[in-house]
Amino acid sequence: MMRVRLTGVGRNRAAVAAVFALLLTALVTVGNATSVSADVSVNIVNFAFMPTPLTIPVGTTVVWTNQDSAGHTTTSDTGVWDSGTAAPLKKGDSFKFTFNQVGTFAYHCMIHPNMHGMIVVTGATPPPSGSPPPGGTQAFADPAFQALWAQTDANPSGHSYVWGPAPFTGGLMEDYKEAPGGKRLVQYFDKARMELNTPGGPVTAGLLSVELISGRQQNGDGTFVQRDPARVTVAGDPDNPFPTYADLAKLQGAEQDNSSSGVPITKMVNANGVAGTYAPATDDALAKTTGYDATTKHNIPKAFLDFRNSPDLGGIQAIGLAITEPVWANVKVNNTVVPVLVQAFERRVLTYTPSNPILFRVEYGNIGRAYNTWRYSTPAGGANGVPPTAMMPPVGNTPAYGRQPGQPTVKPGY
Ligand SMILES: [Cu+2]
Repeated sequence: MMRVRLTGVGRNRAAVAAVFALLLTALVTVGNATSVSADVSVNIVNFAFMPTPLTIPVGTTVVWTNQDSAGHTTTSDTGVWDSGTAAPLKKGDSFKFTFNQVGTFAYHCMIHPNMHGMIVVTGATPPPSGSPPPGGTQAFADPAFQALWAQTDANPSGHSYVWGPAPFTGGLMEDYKEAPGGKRLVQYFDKARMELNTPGGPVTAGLLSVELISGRQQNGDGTFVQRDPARVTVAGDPDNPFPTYADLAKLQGAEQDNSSSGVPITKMVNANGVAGTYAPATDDALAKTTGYDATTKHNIPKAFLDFRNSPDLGGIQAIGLAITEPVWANVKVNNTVVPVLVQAFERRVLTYTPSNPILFRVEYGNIGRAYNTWRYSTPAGGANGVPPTAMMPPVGNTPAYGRQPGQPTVKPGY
């Protein structure tokens, strides 16, 4: 089965994220197209194939879906496949092709010859760097998990996975004081963890960002185990060093409500703890404050607020309240360092990458993977292979947050 590279910022299928509720409304109409979890989607949007290049393991089926009003084709440069010029793909139409040969396959649109794309078919599934030993696609551990997953992720064409293409662990029993026997069933996805405190009860998702940033592992409504804050990178390539979840701890200072005045968010931080200015954000409407979480006292830029307001992307129940200020950081993505706006919310971290194509600008970090790595691979008191930065608080320095203990659980259906 397909395994996906796990960066919070990237153009990989798993990292796909859409941006604006309005745009999205127009895009999430893929009807009853067959949904096979191993399929990988390429969207044709604004006269471009996205993502491209796309790297897939051999045997993967690629599904191109035209989101444009204009007709397009997907046509191999070397005659391997052709969706057909006689009847171009209309808006909402899809074309599938299964790549059973390793190689690099260039393609184009017959109607618009400057539209080009590339599929790279590898012989083996690339290992997800930094990910824990439990790896590939797993069966759902409980029907309630599958039902919740299916609401957003069974047919995610045109928008972000809220959980991931499939669970990447089996069902695990983790300590939780209030659960029967002191254990509860959980299962990990790229972008979150599902929890079932009581069999037959509501599925919840924990405050993973809070735990990772503080190092306070929550083992019950009011039960915690203190560990190192997670020195696991929030976004970018596997060797991107900054920022880690631990680095975000220093960004929790309360902010003044700037939501009504649309103040540009230009603060840029680096691992030395030096704050500078990312000037281009001054003119970026998506990087201006439009929301304010009064409980936690943090401003939210338009890019993230729009994303959080879109129920197709999980909404506030999946994301939670902002727990850090949004800041810019230089992040290595696909071997290129690009400015990325990062903000931690209670359950997720969101990234905004202006240089990405429009549907990929706001993305969910792979916090389910990060959390699993931290919880199961970080030795207690260890540094997880990443030296501390000036941004990191001393071990045991637990920051304060808006809502703990007695965290709200996620409602049924979230
Ligand atoms: Cu075209």
